[in-house]
Amino acid sequence: MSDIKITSAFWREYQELITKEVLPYQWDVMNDAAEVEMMHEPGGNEELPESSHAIANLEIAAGLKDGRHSGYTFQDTDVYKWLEAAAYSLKYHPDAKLARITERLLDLIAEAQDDDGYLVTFFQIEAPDRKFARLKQSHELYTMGHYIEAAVAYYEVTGNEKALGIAVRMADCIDAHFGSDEDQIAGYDGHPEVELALVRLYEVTHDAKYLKLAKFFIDERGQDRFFDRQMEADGLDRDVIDGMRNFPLSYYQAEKPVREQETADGHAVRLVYLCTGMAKVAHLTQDTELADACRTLWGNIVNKRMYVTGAIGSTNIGEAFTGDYDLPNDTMYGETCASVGLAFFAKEMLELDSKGEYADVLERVLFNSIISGMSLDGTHFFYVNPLQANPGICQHNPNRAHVLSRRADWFGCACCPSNVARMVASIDRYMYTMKENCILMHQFISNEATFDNGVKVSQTSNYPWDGAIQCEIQKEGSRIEKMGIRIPNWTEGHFTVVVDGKQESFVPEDGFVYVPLKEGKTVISLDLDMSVRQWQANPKVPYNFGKVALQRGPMVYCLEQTDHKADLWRYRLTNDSEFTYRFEEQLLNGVGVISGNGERSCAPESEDLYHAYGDIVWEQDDLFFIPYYAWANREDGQMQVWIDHK
Ligand code: FUB
Ligand code: ZN
Repeated sequence: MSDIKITSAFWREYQELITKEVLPYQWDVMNDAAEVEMMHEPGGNEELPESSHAIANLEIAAGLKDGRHSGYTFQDTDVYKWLEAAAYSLKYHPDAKLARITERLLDLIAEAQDDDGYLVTFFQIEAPDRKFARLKQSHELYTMGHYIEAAVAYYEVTGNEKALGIAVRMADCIDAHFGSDEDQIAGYDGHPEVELALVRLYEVTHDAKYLKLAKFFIDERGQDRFFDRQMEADGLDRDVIDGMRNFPLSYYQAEKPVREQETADGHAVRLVYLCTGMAKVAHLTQDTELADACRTLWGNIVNKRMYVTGAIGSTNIGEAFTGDYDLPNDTMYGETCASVGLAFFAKEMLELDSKGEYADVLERVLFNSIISGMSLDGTHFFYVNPLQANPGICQHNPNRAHVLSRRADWFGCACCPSNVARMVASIDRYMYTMKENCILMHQFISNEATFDNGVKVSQTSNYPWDGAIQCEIQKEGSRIEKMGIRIPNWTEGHFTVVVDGKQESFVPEDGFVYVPLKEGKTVISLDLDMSVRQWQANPKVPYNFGKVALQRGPMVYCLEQTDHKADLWRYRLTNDSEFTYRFEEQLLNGVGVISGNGERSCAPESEDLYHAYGDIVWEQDDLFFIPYYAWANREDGQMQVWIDHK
């Protein structure tokens, strides 16, 4: 419904990085043509493979090559998320070479697909008799869901019917096998994903059976002993992924029906993918009960279980949520994919309700916990995004071994690298939400937008470093009457809005101010207060008690060891701390940094493990903060977001 071109210097640079570095690098890795050190996936139990083998699996399934499958049952999804990212990249950066690669890849995928539409290379190659027989572990619908998402994106960008045809055959295969008829499987995948993918397919094909199938999967979830029945029939100990058998049903969001779930439990990526599908279905079918279930889960995540960077998932055991206010900083998970999924969920919640809080969280994950997942050179990735890291300890303590302080080349389970790629490449889809007579402008990422309802928007700023945002809105014969502009919660109400040269005193409603649009041009100048802010966590969060985290604009900040002469935990801020912000062109590809005066403890250096209390002397010292997303791009060392406060 719209054509949006990102012009923001910050995000253009990221998008060009995706096109020029990330996609070629990931393509080589998936073709086993890059020298990479494989890193064990932080939550994993599988043997570490030597290489990705993802394209080779498709070639074997297509009969073009002999060999065994290698990697996870869902190894194909690396290729599909890459393809999706490539599709978005072809939109903002047309490139004949990339287009040829994607077309050839689609030929390969078409050849690998079975005649009935099924395509999961692990089962095709290794266990054709066990298709759809062990959904608790198999990831078959998850895998096909990722292809469907990629195909929809590819079709939207290129109009390529072949890509969509493969997806339609896949979805028809799923539709034939799953449902309430006697000869069908009344069940669902252990890893939600296909729900949101089927809705995406419905959005382009308008075939209601895909929406119905998505709803079926959502409502079937948690209804009976489906997983147990399947596992008993397939053979209890015939795992296709080691170590998953004993996870509780809540890990799979299958303990009870989704409409009855009140807390965000289990595997974090699964939960937010599920919620995204639920919110999409709720919106399109006007299912108010399902929408309420989404609101409940949203509220529990963001009010009790989300890190200040937007990361979610407090433990590596099951890559999962734990309990309310349990947000440890240095043993946490915060998987990149979970932040991507939270962005998906936030976007869909904006479709349901015009509330700024959804867009606040969307902004928080975009500027912090998603892009932290990728190095500034685009070839190294975090799976876990901690708020505190100490390489000396992580290397020795198995409870912290999943917390890396350097991004890895690649992972045995490489779900995150391509997820960050597709997210950044599709950032234009996260700027606006269309309502009946209003457009919500909820992100401040400079862009030129043309909507098919007769409205054009030109938004310019030097955000995220500067809070002055200029918008020119051209309206011609449109039903749109107003522009809802988000006032971020981090401004604490400090903002000004000038419309056509006149300062207005708008009061935000649920986080938005609504500017009436006249025929012709309306010029809006928004000024958001970019003071450095110190946040405290709710006192129920034990790990952050007595500490503060710094934020300026949408960016959360952190300390890195390389800028400090002592261990980071020896620093503290005081009531007298003052902060100075400046932009450092030469640092970390250009970042806004914050200096602050504080104190450093000068405990006597001693070989004694313990000594009498009372001999800590505090000296004045300066602290130097960089944006969280940019950490771990210099020498290896400690990092800390929450800082002691005197
Ligand atoms: O299970 C598929 C993906 O692998 C999940 O989304 C990630 O958390 C990782 O476990
Ligand atoms: Zn991941």
